[in-house]
Amino acid sequence: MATHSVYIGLGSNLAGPEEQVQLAFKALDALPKTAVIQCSQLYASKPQGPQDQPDFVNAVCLIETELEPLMLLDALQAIEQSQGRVKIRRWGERNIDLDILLFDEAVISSERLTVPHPQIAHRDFVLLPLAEISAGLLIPNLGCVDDLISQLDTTYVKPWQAT
Ligand code: ROI
Repeated sequence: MATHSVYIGLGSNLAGPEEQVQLAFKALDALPKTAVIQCSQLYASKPQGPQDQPDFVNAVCLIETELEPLMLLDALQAIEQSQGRVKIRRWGERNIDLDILLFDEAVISSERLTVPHPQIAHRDFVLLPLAEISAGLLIPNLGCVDDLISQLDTTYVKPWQAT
C-alpha cells in the first residue's frame, strides 16, 4: 500500500485546550496504518471569527498514513467525536478541530473534502506551526508557506506557555 504524507491542523478552545491537542496527537498516532512523524509546538491564538470565545491552542503535525483521504477524514471526525466535540455555532468554540491541510501534493475538491484546506492562506494559526516543522514547504496552487506568512499579520499567534 502507498504511504501518504499528510499535514493535520489541530485547534481547541474548550475543555482544557492543551490537553485536548495532546490527546489528539496520541489518537492520531493510534490510528491504523498511521504514524505521527513530527509535531509543532503549541501556539496560543486569538480567535478568527466571533471574538466572544476563548483564545485557541493550535498546532500542526505531519503524519504518514496508508489511509486514503476520505478514510482519513472519517477517522479524524471519529477522534473529534470521541473528544466530545459538539457543534455550538458556526466559527465558534470547540473541544477539538482536526483538519486535513495537505495530502501529499494532491489537489482535492469533493463534496466532503477540499485540499489544500480552503482557508490555509489566511490562517496564521495554521501557517506558523506548519512553517515551524516544514520551512520552505510548497502548498499546491498557493506557493511557499513562508511567502504566505509574510503576507499576514502574525501578531495574533504566540508560542503557547503553560500558566
Ligand atoms: N481561530 C483560531 N485562532 N484558531 C482556530 O483553530 C480556529 N478555528 C476555527 C475558527 C472558529 C474559524 N477560528 C479559529 O474554526
